[in-house]
Amino acid sequence: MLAEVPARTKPWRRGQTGDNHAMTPPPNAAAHAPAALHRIGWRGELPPLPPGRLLARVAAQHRAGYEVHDGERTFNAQPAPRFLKRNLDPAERPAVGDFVAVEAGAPPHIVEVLPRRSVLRRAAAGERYARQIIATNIDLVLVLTGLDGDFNPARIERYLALIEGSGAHALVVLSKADQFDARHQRAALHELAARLPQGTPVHAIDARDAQSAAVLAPYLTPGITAALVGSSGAGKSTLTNTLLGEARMATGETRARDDRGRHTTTHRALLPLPGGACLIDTPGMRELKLTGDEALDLFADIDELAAQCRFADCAHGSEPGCAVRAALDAGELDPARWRQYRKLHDERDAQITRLEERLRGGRDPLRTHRHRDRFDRE
Ligand SMILES: Nc1nc2c(ncn2[C@@H]2O[C@H](COP(=O)(O)OP(=O)(O)OP(=O)(O)O)[C@@H](O)[C@H]2O)c(=O)[nH]1
Ligand SMILES: [Mg+2]
Ligand SMILES: [Zn+2]
Repeated sequence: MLAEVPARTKPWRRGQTGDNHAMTPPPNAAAHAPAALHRIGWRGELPPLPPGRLLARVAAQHRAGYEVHDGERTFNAQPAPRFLKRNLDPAERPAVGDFVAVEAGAPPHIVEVLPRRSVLRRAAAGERYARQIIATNIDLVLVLTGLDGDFNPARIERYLALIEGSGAHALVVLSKADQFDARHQRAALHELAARLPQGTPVHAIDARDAQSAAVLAPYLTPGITAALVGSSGAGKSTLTNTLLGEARMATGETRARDDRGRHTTTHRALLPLPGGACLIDTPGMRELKLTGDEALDLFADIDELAAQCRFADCAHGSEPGCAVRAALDAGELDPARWRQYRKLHDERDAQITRLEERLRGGRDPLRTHRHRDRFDRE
């Protein structure tokens, strides 16, 4: 029987190492049977590890340490001291989804982060330019959006921009389908089909209902790791519980006034699903800033259009021969999509400038501007 991540693990207190002593993992060879490793999304052969070390996956991160899963059970582990060095790039620290080498001991230590096959990140909230890892080694990102007041195509585009370069595929899931009639649902699906890149799968479901959520089964096959992202209240933990077949994650009512959630989930958690996939539930994100790395390929068709403008440096204002203006006037380019194209390009370029400044050791050009937009509402 597989030990799973408990719904609300006890918050650790600093210096409370007693827990760790109690949870020292035996260097358990059985836990390294391929079947057990597949349960935590590991593919292929066991990597060569020195004796006394075992392969595990970071299932959760708390202020005072990590929870890792070895395919059979979860236990607490501390990062090796080198991960705590102040000048270390935070991206090199263990993150939820990472496969890690753990050295048995009291407490066990994460001594190595194995190469990542994908990384989903955003720019961290706040004034300083920093990147934050949302999850690693994921194959699929489920962008969950309520069909209620949460529905916002511009925010979905923003998610797609972040997912594009991560190495994972995107899947858009519209929750709360049970609360809206077929016409409303069709209108939402139609709007997204017109706005999102061709081939982006979109499904509308009742996240509370296993039968309804079963449309996701073909994506969540054994060995796949999926991360759930979306605003607070979208139903990420509700869907997690439905896919698990039991209520492991806490869920919270949304506010009646605007359908917003109350930030019930506060930590990312990786959970093996009964069907063989792994799912990462995440806290609702208030801000979803681009990192500066985005290629913004989701707007490739608009780039193509812009390439047809008469002037190479066309600003798509009142220049003669502007192909973008012509497409807007002809109703062939959605004005909302065009606005989001410009907004995300401007933001991406500003983030590149900030990153370059930071690498030069200079002042962060945006830092004094108190850049505190909230992207929850675009
Ligand atoms: N009717 C209906 N209610 C849903 C659905 N999905 C979620 N809910 C409700 O929406 C509320 C918020 O759900 P949560 O699962 O807590 O949302 P979350 O995305 O995990 O939110 P955070 O943890 O705050 O980020 C709960 O009251 C759920 O019961 C759905 O498809 N239909
Ligand atoms: Mg939640
Ligand atoms: Zn133009």
